[in-house]
Amino acid sequence: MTSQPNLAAYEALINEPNLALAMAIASGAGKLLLDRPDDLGVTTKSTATDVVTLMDQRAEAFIVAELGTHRPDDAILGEEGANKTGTSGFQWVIDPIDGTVNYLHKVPHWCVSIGLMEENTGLAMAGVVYVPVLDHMYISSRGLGAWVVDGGQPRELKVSNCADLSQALMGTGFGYSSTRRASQARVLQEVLPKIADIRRLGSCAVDLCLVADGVLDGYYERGVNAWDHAAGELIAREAGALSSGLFGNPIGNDMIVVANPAIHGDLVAILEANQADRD
Ligand code: LIP
Repeated sequence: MTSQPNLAAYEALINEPNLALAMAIASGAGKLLLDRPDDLGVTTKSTATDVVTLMDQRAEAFIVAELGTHRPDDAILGEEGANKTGTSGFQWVIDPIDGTVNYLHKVPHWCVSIGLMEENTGLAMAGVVYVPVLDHMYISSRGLGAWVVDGGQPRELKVSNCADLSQALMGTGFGYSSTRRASQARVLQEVLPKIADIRRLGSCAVDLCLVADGVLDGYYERGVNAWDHAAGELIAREAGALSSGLFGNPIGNDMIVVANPAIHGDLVAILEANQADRD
């Protein structure tokens, strides 16, 4: 029998003003993205496989305009070029489509990711990851837990209790350069025999939310950016995950490792033994 959700905690969360705003904006961006034109105007960025569509740009423009209206003094950093300084001490870190390749190929595993950071501490205040195709709205505010609204029904998020790395289902991802991918394949061949299985689903933000929901037992990736993990890493930590880089470093572009507390240390040890934070 499933336990009744703690709706008082949920109400406190969704009434937190920053989160409420981020949820409304993410929902609007999701509706915009679902109304996809035949011609997505695909171009490339860092390599021939690092694609971007006109919908990434339209969704970012929508999010930036909404934040400009409601939070004119806040800074904004976005994957598709948004870079606005602010005076409030708060910065919105946005990925209008995390999982762009999935969006292009109509694989459901893509999302709108909106995180709010304190500029002086670099700590996340609030995070929303919205998966429009599945209508999953993952939400968190610092100290208020993590929830998913799944088809309109709220459900509190808790990481898995898998305590044996050899039984763990692990998420990861790969970069866009062949040099980086060769290095990631080198690390994967060391990790794969030590876990139950790997899932490369194509969106850092959604992978982090699946760790928060106990669907994945952990996730690691080299090369993801702040806009990929700003929201999802808070959601995972508020659901009980541990989060770090390697060799005592915090999460960053070199490496992010997020997993349930029972296996996080073992996963870090394997990645450190194989110098997974360098090519
Ligand atoms: C994606 C990341 C994912 C990574 C992909 C890509 P994008 O971000 O979320 O973890 O494996 O290669 O970088 O480019 O879709 O915003």
